[in-house]
Amino acid sequence: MLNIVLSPEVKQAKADGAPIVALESTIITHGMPYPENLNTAQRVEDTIRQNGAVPATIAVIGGNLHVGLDAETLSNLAQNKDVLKLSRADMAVAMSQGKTGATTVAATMIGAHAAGIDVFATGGIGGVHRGAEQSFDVSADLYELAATPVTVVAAGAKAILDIPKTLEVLETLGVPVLCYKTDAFPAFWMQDSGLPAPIRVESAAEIARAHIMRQDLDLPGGQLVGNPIPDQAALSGEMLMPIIEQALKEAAAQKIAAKLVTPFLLGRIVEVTKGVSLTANIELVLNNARLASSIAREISQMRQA
Ligand code: PSU
Ligand code: MN
Repeated sequence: MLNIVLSPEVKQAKADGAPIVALESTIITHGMPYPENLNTAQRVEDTIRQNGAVPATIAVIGGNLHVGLDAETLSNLAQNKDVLKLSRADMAVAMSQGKTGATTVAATMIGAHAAGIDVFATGGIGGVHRGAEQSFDVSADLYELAATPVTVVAAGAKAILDIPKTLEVLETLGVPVLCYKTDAFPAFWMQDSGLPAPIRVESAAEIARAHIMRQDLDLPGGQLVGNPIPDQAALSGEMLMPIIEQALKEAAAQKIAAKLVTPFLLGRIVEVTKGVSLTANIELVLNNARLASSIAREISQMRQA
């Protein structure tokens, strides 16, 4: 019943053992406004190609798991306002019903693993929300990192989340958090969350070796790579923190809950910063695509050696 539709370039790369980098689609449908979402998705794919790997954007289209999207499908997803946001809980149901939906980090990891892809680049992961002690809102992304052997490159976690609790849960779940060339866990638009890097790494090869070692040990989960936003693109906490607080208050007042929380907060922050946060978001995703390409190249070389 499972039908995985590979794009021609992904099919070829798999046949050659060439490096592939998975990309999520929720960042396109629920993470950024049109047309910047489409433009960014295309730039991220091109960046991966320029860095010697093949991009595989993942989504559920008419019930099929698509790994690598053609230009028309990407453009339709970017403009369609009522695409489902699929995570571990609802992905298989939506597929069995023939539906179309974007994949979150969790669902993209499932799709990547099903297609035999080791590395995935995104912006930020879901985490433990502020006030989780009341709401119990903890993203399924964290549990997926504990379960599915994919290395996910992100710019850390946003301050819309409770970052200390997010790191505690990752540690409890046994997810290695490898911070690239930094002693600080990055906070998406900011290079430093104020929390120490659980593990510091200096190279893509080091990350690739750890990925392979986990598989050799038969450990089920993946790795989270924290790659800080480039210096020139980073935003200041002074500017951002009041805006984040405002967005959180609005979400509480409007009783936004469950899977609507993250898209609501992301959308409000882009509106209130008049797109300044979006520009930073785009730069950090491109930066993650470059590092993920290097990691995928290293893994593919190590496997062929
Ligand atoms: N964080 C971001 N940008 C995003 C998301 C998170 O900075 O686009 C998206 C990702 O798809 C992530 C999802 O997997 O939101 C998490 O949603 P939730 O918090 O509902 O688990
Ligand atoms: Mn949630």
